[in-house]
Amino acid sequence: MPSFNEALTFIVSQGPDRLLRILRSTRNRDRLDRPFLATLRKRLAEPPRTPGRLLRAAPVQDGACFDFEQAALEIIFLAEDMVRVSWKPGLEPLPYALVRAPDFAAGIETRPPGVKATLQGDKLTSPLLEVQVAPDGALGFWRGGLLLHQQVAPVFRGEGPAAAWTSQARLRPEEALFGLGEHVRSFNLRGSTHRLWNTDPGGRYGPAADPIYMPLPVIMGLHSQGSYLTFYENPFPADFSCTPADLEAGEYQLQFEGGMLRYYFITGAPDRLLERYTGLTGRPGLPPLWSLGYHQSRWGYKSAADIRQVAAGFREHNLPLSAISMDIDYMRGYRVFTVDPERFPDLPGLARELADHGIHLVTIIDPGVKVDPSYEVYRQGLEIGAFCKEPDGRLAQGVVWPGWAAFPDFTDPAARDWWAGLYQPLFEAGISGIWHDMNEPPSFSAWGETRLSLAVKHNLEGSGGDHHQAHNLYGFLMNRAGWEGQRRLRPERRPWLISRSGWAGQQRYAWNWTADTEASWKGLRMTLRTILGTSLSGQPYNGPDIGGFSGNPEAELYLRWFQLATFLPFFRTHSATGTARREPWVYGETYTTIIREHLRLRYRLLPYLYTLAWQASQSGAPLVRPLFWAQPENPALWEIDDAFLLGDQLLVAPAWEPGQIKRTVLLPPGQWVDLWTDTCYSGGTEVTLPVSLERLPVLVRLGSVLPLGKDTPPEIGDQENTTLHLHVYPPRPEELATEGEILAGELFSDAGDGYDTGRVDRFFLRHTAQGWEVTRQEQAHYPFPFSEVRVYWHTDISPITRPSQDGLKPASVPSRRWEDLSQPLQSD
Ligand code: MIG
Repeated sequence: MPSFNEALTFIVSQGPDRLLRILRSTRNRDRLDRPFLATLRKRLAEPPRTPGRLLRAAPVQDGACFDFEQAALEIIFLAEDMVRVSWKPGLEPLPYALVRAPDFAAGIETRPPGVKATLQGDKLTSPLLEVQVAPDGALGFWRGGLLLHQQVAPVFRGEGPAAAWTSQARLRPEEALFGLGEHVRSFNLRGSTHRLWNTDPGGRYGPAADPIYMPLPVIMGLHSQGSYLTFYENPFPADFSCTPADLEAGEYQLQFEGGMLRYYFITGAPDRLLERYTGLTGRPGLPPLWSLGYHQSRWGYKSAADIRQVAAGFREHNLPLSAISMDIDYMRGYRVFTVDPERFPDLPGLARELADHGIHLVTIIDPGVKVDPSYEVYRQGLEIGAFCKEPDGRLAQGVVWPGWAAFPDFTDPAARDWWAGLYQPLFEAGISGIWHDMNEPPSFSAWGETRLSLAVKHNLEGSGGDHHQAHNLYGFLMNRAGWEGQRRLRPERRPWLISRSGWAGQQRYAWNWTADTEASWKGLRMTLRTILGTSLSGQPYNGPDIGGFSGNPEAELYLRWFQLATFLPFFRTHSATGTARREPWVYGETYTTIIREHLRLRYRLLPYLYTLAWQASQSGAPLVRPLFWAQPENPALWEIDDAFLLGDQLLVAPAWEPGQIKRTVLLPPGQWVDLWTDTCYSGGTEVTLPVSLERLPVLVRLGSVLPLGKDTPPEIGDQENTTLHLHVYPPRPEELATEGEILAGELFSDAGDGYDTGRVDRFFLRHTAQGWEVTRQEQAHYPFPFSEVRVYWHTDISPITRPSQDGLKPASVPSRRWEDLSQPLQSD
């Protein structure tokens, strides 16, 4: 609930005309909602029904079916470590989330042909996983004789297709739960409640907000017997509750407001879980390389002149930049797919001009289409019947930035197809990427939730349904349309799309950002927890508005946010309209210099980040990982949400408080070396690390070869003459069992966009009587893009070095400290 003041600010900012519209729209929403909610509430208030007693079990292909007195259960093995559980009655989910839907017989990518599932009494087993079905419908999932997960008999309310299920699990006392997509309240879900309902919290949110834009029905569980992941394939709104208050100790409940109860249960270590989950729901393709650079944005860059000035500012201050986002200000009266002719008279010219400086343009697109009979997009949409309708067939309208707006029904294949084509003029004008906002979707409301009526109709691939069922899918399917448009209209380039909302499978189409966080230290702190949670829910690309969206961060807060985001996939400053300007130089010295060094560091890290992006495209592993990723069996690491791993090799421990000069962190096993000073710390212990204004603690895992590039955007300068800088951190020799070789790093390279093949270089470290040597093994379908390789030995620990024999240039400087690297790298 907004406070009175917030409400007042909102009213004043909206103006009297819009306010009237909002009042009318909200009243209309309530009118449509009333009968719908009455039925829904009545159904959800019914006493819960249990499946009853198990009557019979019968094997089916790859699984078994179980008939209960009041319900039917089907369990299918999709792989030896993955089963699909379906409880009926209830509406079957449309297979939107699945990458290869719905014909499992045709084979999920990771499914071995024909999993041997054996039904014996009430036990269904594969070689890896055993599902035990109790006479009352409780399910036990066992692996290697250990009980991994226990579902209490689920309950349901309502009849037939209107049935709505509640899943209930029993948890181990030490068990930790993660995931559920984007939320802020907690990292570990134990003890908290979350609603799965895509919601715009409205311009500003803090650590108590729930829900926000992109909840995802994915839960990862970790306990002393192992780990598992459950994906609930059900887009209906749901309430998750894991508090001791109203439950038996140790239980969680997930109450869906509709749909059959279908979930996928996967076992394995976290990396394996995400590999399986993304094998099922898809992996992101490689992003274009530029998108991993720095982006500048602001709600309030109002004209081409504004944007030119921003770009010029970056050059003037010698700050590298890869992209500028154009917020809703560029449109003609907030009409999507239009460009204001006065303020942006020559968008193609602007795009070309910026491209000469290596800067890409990204434009925002909202789903709401202004109701205006003289506006082409609106006319077309009406003509082909692409918009959502009210139950009586009238156009469903909401109020967003353009005023009255119609909402494309992205659950309609024809509407998606039409929408996909609308991006053409933007691409023709030279726009490189698209930013999808407002796709939960909200509709400004005078009271209650900011949303359309639940009774609004949707096509749902021809099966028909309402907004209650389709709402959580809306942003996801808008992204699908946008992504398909990019593929179709610009087949030679990779799509790049960032979206505020989405659903399971989202990672196939779009990145995600945390959006309207408050510009406060608490806002900064919650950013990482949110990103770790979405990472574990299958969405590997995420990042914040640096500095927070609403409010004006003081210099130190902005700097800390900037430093954190240097190590996050999405690296963008953005702020709300009416805030103070926030280009990275506005805070003056000493901040500009520190920011410049972080920008350069980010560009140097590109080969490493791009390799992580490639790994994500192969295995679904998120770029940003919680510390427990390195040692999931260590419960002491589970709760840590104030530090993170970037890939395997880097550990980042951000600063969260003003004036911070040190912080502690419990390190995962291994030896960890300070990136800046080469100080070595032993893992498995809590260490205290120095924090300065200039630098966050960043550690490199010993046993790494860290590939670094040049400190400017890849588009800039002399491509033929680039140097690859390999920073070698040999492990302690005594930690190598024998004279063995270790794989210490990977490097993926390709053209940075398009669909030609790439190459992988793998770096091995070997300890011989003469010392360390690094060798390279290549898998090459693309020429080595570097003209020179320099090797830097970080050998405080192992000072003996020897040049390698495979063409890597020997290190001319045997050991070089990080400090020296803030100088131009050319000088030896
Ligand atoms: O109602 O386009 O989260 O990044 O600047 C606000 C204006 C709509 C919300 C996004 C924000 C963007 C803003 N948008």
